[in-house]
Amino acid sequence: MSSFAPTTESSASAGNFASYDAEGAEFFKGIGQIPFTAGAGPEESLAYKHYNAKEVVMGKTMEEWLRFSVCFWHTFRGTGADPFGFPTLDRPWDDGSNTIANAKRRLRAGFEFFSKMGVKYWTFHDRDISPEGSSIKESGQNLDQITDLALELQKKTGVKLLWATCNLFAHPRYMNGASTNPDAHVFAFAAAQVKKGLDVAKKLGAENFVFWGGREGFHSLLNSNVRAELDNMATFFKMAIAYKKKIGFNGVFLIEPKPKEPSKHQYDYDAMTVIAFLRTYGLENEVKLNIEPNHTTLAGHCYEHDVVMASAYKMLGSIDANTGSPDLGWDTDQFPMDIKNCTMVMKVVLEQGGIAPGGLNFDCKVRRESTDIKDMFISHIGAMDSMARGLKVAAKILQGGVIPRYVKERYSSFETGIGAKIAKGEATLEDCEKYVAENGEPPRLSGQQEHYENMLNYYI
Ligand code: XLS
Ligand code: NI
Ligand code: NI
Repeated sequence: MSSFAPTTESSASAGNFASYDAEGAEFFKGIGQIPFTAGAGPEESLAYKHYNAKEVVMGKTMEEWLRFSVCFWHTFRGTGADPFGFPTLDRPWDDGSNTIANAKRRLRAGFEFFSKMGVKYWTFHDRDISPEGSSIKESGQNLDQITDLALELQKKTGVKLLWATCNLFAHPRYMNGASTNPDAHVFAFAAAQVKKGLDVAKKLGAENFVFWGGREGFHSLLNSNVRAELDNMATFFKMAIAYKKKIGFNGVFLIEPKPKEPSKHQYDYDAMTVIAFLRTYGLENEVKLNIEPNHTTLAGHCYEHDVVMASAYKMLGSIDANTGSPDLGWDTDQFPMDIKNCTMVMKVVLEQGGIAPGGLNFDCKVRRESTDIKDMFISHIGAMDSMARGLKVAAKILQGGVIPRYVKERYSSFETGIGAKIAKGEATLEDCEKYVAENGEPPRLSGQQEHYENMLNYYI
């Protein structure tokens, strides 16, 4: 994500903003509830062709497996601005101001969008939904007002909060980090912001709470005491866990790994780094991971790598379902449209029995050239259909049982004899020496990668 363009107190002259304030005002005129239309043609863009919420796949409905969520920051605060160019996206209800009235309009537009999409969850940063005030107190009061409206809209529409998070990276005070800032004053500010963030998460019934360490890292090792910073980061989590328990907030804490951008190096580099951090500080039972595949590829891994690794350690809590452009090499936050990628992710979700209370959050933004209002819908619909196809293909793979059988067979030497002894941790180096003396050189067993790839393609 990077759509935290500054808001201006502009008096944009186009657009009739007041008309959106009227009771029952419609933001997306001409776009109705998105239907599931099996067999819809290639040009029919405002229909689901694969995502059929109530269809049962391997014992659960698609809706239960996929738990889609729309993120507020990209879809309702994204402007299309990039480091080289100005905003391109006009949202007729948004006057560009940093006012409560504008924040409320955006929120009502948001809930109409979620409802028309039939998506049951949303996510936000504190500062996306509500303007930062001139003091922490004023920011808190703004957030109270806006979350009163959010609560009302959640009740009215049945849309729930997958997770909330605090923006601890956009404001200049956080330029050297939040919990890893060398200045304790900034640490304290971030802690105070998270305290309020947790109050609000509880108020809205958030099922999780995310920590993305955007500036928890460094630009230069010359001026950084990395051990002190990591110790402080752990302390920050301990304080947040204590407060969460104190107020009785039951959402799951999630760290979202990312290797770089905006920092040159971020401490939450990738899944295994975060797992090591959590275990080092005894936090592994309190915090899970929110994996964003675009970050995984930025870390130099393949798309599904961190989803697989986090799940292997029972730490996969949720997924920011997006994709990058590996040929560009930064966090482009595109909608996931590649069926193979979606299949690999959904295979993990099926294998671990689901992702709840996490979900698939579309931390994605339309391209700055995708300027039609309709593109907001088309992008999400396409990603949901891709994930639904991924789910169906993954179910075929698991139910077909062929690939799982091959993998099981590949490790079968650990089921008996010396292998079983090794697996149980009962073998010594002497035992292995004796085994090799008796059995000689091991056979050269093919890894059969191309055969596996062919089998995967058979299902896709
Ligand atoms: C940025 C992250 C961010 C988190 C929430 O790259 O993906 O959007 O998901 O702070
Ligand atoms: Ni991202
Ligand atoms: Ni993300």
